[in-house]
Amino acid sequence: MVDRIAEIWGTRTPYPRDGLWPVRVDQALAEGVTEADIDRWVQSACVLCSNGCACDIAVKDGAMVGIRGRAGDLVNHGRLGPKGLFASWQGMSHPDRLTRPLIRENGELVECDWDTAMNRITERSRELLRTRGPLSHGFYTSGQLFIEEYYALAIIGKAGIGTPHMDGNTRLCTATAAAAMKESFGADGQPGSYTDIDSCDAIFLYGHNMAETQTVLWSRVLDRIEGPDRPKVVCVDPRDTEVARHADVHLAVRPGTNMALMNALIHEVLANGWWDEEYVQAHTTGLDQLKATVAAWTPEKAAGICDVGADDIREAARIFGTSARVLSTVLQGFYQSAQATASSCQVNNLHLLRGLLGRPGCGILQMNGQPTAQNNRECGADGDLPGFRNWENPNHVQELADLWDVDPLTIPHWAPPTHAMQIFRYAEQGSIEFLWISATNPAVSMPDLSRIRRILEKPELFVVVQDLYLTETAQVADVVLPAAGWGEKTGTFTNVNRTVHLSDKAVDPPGEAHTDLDIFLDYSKRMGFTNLSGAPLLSWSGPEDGFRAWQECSRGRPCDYTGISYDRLRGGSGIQWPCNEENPDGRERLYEDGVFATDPDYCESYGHDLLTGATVGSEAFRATVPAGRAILKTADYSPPHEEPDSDYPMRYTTGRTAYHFHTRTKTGRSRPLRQAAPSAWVELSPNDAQRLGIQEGDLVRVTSRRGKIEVPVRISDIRDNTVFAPFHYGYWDAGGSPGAHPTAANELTLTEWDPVSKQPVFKNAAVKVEKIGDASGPAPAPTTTASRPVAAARNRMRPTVGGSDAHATEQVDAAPPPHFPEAIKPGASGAAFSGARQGQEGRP
Ligand SMILES: Nc1nc2c(c(=O)[nH]1)N[C@H]1C(S)=C(S)[C@@H](COP(=O)(O)OP(=O)(O)OC[C@H]3O[C@@H](n4cnc5c(=O)[nH]c(N)nc54)[C@H](O)[C@@H]3O)O[C@H]1N2
Ligand SMILES: Nc1nc2c(c(=O)[nH]1)N[C@H]1C(S)=C(S)[C@@H](COP(=O)(O)OP(=O)(O)OC[C@H]3O[C@@H](n4cnc5c(=O)[nH]c(N)nc54)[C@H](O)[C@@H]3O)O[C@H]1N2
Ligand code: SF4
Ligand SMILES: [Mo]
Repeated sequence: MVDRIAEIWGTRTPYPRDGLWPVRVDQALAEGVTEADIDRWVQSACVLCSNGCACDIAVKDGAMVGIRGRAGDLVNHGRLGPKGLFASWQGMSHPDRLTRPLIRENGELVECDWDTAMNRITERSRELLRTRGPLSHGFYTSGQLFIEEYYALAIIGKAGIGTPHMDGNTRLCTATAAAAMKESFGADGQPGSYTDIDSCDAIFLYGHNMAETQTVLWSRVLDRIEGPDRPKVVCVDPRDTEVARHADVHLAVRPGTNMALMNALIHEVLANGWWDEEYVQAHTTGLDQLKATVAAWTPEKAAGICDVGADDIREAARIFGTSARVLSTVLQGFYQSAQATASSCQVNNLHLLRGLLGRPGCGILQMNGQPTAQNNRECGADGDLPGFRNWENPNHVQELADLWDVDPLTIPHWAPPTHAMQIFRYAEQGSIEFLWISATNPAVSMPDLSRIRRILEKPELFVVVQDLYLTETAQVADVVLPAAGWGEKTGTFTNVNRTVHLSDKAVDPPGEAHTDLDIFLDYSKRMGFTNLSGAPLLSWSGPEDGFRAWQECSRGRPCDYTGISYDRLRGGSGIQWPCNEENPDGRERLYEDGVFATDPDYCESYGHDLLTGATVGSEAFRATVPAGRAILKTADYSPPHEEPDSDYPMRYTTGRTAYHFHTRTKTGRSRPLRQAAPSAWVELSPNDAQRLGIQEGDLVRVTSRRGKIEVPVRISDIRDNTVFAPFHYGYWDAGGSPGAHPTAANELTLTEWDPVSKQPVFKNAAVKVEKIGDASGPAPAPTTTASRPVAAARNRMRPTVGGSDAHATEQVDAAPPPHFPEAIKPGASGAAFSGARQGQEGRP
């Protein structure tokens, strides 16, 4: 038995470079349940982060009673992290689940049957379409549904209604990942693969606390770190995270200054001749402009802006410039900070300059966060066109019109799709009067919450919420639809590694809950949406029909699913897209040949100016970008818009802890996870605490121009003059409203977004901190993570609560099981690597 709350990453299984990451099967079963009691194991993958760990769900007497990792899957080799082990099934089995639809009557939500709820929706929808047209409708979805569900929603929105106002919380999450890859490579799609961890000599983590947010991927890194040929680690993060603690260089930048640092790193790589001229000449465009932009960015200049040591910047650049194989990962410390897309593109540029792409150990992971964010981007329920098609390319629009048998003019493409923040703005101004929210909780997760609450509560706005629970958002809806969730429905989804998994239905949903797919199909049918031949627009009988339809849509596009089927996904490992005739077993890496997706007839976007967000347009793109070349996009540094001043002297940033997922609807309902991080806190540095007369655990008020939170202080190893708040703590378990002591980090954040990706800026704002009460004990923050107390306090405190109401086990296996994918068997990976190395000869 292992305590997987205290031991987040489990036991080490070290391995050498180019070796096989050993198999270790992690399992958790409900208290009192043994393996002999299990009726069946049902194949799935975890939906509590973008890592996409393959698993089997334990079913007993029609209920989920546990989980185990799938040994033979290329993603996790059997491992699961704390959220997967405990929250996945416990979070779904809670008595709080919604079991019947609710409608608002005289101000109160009351239970009703499905006909009543759906009629209320379709009546309003029809009335608005008749009187106000399609632009009255907005859809705000998720990064947590399945491919089939997003694709249905995309067709309804684009071909049934014809509204450009569709987006998802993917805008808050990985819009920048998509944008950075479109700008640099011409289309979304990760160039790298998780196996790059096995082969790299250095790994750079840019604003990515992988240790807490992709715990299984971090186990893989830790196992390399503890094995022979340890890779160098460079961490860019203002906090002393677990990643920083293992780093050779920790660049604890001032929040909001990533771009200055990136320009200096590129400056150094160019100045020291650490770049591959041959590769750059053959496969990229834009070098001259990049050189000109970074010319002034010496390490000293960046050091002053970022408040890090110039020598540390030099050392980081040296590691990047001189390691044979480098893997980079980028996440919210870049995507949600100032100049998000520009900074993330500079990571791509570093790799392009050295030709470190498409070879083992040389990946870029512009990470995703949510389990199925990738699919929302692929299917276009986020407003983009399905199959990474380009809304500015009339041929792409025509392809979709042919596929759906609709008039191309129905499909909105006269302007860019409306991004989430603009959808809420239209709702605020009154032009959107119908907002359908599925699988997301904006009343906690969007910035500037008092404004978001005001919008959602507007009487003229008709709000539909489709969720598992009565969330803060559902509480203000006009209609609440009870959804079936993970383990209660069948469908597919794709992780950040481009690996597609099937999740089979294991148990029945509670009460009258329906799957999201059934709800969307039902709406389409009731609305009578038809194609040009007069047939129903959506006539799928279930998810597998939806998958087949999606395969056709993906044919010939970068995310080609035509070689994948439910049958192929059952029993074995997940499969990486593209999977088609050319790549029958899927493809491990993209751009091995240095040919990028920038052919103007093929690309997903013609790109933007990184500083202003202005679109480049077809003509300029065709004139300036040779087809197939990657683009070295660049911009100068510009400071964050809200900087500290005398009223609000400190920088505020927000993020996550290992034990909770977002607004805690699942993790808050899993006892071990809830106990590990029971309530909100903020982190301050020892110097700041001393200056403000604050002790560990004291209650403080943190105020910005938009609002306040009142929470206890953890004195941690965060950089000075910086305040960090976890954003998990809304109000569903605290009476439903902010009350006397608000805790949601987004009370303080601002209404601002990146000009290119339109991703909101959650990671920097100006705040002031004042003490309002004495400590009654240490802050309720975990002691095993970035929030651990500073050294002096550590041994005086209780450790993060271990123990659980489920028992976890780990089983290490020396030999891979029989169905282990060929690609990741030791021989295969070694062979692939030596082949690639030969191809590399002649490079500097
Ligand atoms: N346990 C857990 N895991 C999760 C999730 C979860 O809620 N809980 N959510 C999933 C999702 S959807 C996502 S998107 C990912 C997010 O995963 P991450 O991006 O790793 O998580 P965050 O904590 O949001 O931010 C990462 C780091 O950015 C740092 N940071 C803040 N400001 C800046 C800055 O200006 N520059 C730099 N360089 N760094 C900065 C923070 O200190 C923080 O440690 O996690 C996924 N996995
Ligand atoms: N300050 C700050 N704010 C942030 C961030 C940050 O770092 N700092 N990060 C941002 C990021 S990256 C993200 S991804 C967002 C996340 O923000 P949200 O999307 O609001 O967070 P969740 O709590 O995951 O909400 C998902 C909802 O979907 C429901 N759900 C789960 N599965 C299903 C299903 O199968 N069907 C249906 N219908 N419902 C389902 C859950 O019960 C839950 O209510 O927050 C963003 N907000
Ligand atoms: S790393 Fe992510 S996908 Fe894997 S078990 Fe943990 S939460 Fe689930
Ligand atoms: Mo996210």
